[in-house]
Amino acid sequence: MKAAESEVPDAHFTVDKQNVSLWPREPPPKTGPCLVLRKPLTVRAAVIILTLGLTASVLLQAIFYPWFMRTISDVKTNAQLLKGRVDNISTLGSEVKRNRGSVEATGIQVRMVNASLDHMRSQIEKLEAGVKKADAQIQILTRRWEEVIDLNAQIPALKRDLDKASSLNAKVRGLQSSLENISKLLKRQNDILQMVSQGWKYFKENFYYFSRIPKTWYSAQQFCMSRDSHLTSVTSESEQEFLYKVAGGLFYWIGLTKAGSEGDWYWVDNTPFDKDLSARFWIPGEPNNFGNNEHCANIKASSLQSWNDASCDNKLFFICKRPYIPSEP
Ligand SMILES: [Ca+2]
Repeated sequence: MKAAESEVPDAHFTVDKQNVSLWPREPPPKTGPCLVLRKPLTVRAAVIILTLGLTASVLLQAIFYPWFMRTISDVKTNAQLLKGRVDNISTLGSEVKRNRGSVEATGIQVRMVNASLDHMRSQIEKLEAGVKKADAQIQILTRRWEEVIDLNAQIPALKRDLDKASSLNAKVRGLQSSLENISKLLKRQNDILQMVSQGWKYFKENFYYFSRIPKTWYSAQQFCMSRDSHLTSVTSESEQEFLYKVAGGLFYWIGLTKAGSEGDWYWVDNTPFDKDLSARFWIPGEPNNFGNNEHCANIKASSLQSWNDASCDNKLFFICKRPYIPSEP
C-alpha cells in the first residue's frame, strides 16, 4: 500500500492572474508573450480563409454562371422539344384512334378476302379434280379413237368380206328359194299322188273323177258334191280333148244343163258358159232336145265334137271336177 501511494504524483495548483492551472508533479513552464500573440493569428487565418472562400465562390459563380444559364436554356429547349414530341405523340394517338376503325374495317376485309381465297382454293381444287377426270376421259377417248383408226384400216377388208358375204347371201337366198320351190313341187306331187291314189286324174290344175257306176244327172251331181266337186265344166279345147280321150267312147254326164225346158245352157259349177266355144263341141245336129226332154248334156263320142243333150233321168257314168288347191303346209 505504501508503494502504490508512493507512485501517485502529487497534485500542484497555481493561480496566474486570470488562469488557474492544475498539473501533476511540476508546475507548467512559463509561456510569456507567445500566448498573447496566438489569438490574433487565429482570427487572421479565419478571415483569410473566409476571404479565400468568398473569392473562390465569386470565381466559381463567374465561371459556372454562363454554363448554368446555358444548361437552363438547354433544359428549356429540351422541355419544349419534349412538349412538341408529347404533342406529336398525342396527335399520333388520335390518329391511331382514327386509324383503329380503318384497321378493324381492313381486318374485316382481310378476313373476307381470306374467305374468298379459301373459296377460290376449293374451286381450284375442284377444277383440278375436273381437269384430272377430263384428262382420264381424254385418254380413254384417245384409246378408242386409236381403236376406231384400227377398225377404219380394216374397213376395206371387211368390205370385201361383206361383198363376199352379200354374194353368198344372194346365192343362199337363191338356193333357199329353189328349195322352197322344190318343197312346193314335192308337196304338190304328194297332193296329186294322194288324189290319184283315190281314183282322180290330174289335168292342168284340176282333178277329174271318172265314175264306174251310172247315175242320173242329179244323183251324179250329188255324188260329186259329196266329194267337194261338181259335174265337170269344159272351158277349153284342150280340156275337151282330155275328157273325150279318157272317156274312150263311153257316155259320161258333164255339168251342163238348162234352166228349165226352154232355158239357156249353164255350167253347174257356175263357170260362165261360152256359147261360141261350146258350139264346137256338140255332135253335129245336137243339141236336138229330142222329145222335148233333153235338158242335160253328156260326152257321147271319142272326138272333139262329142256332146249330146239327153234326158236328165238317164243313168250314165259321170265326170266330177275339182280344182287343185294346195293344202296348207
Ligand atoms: Ca240329143
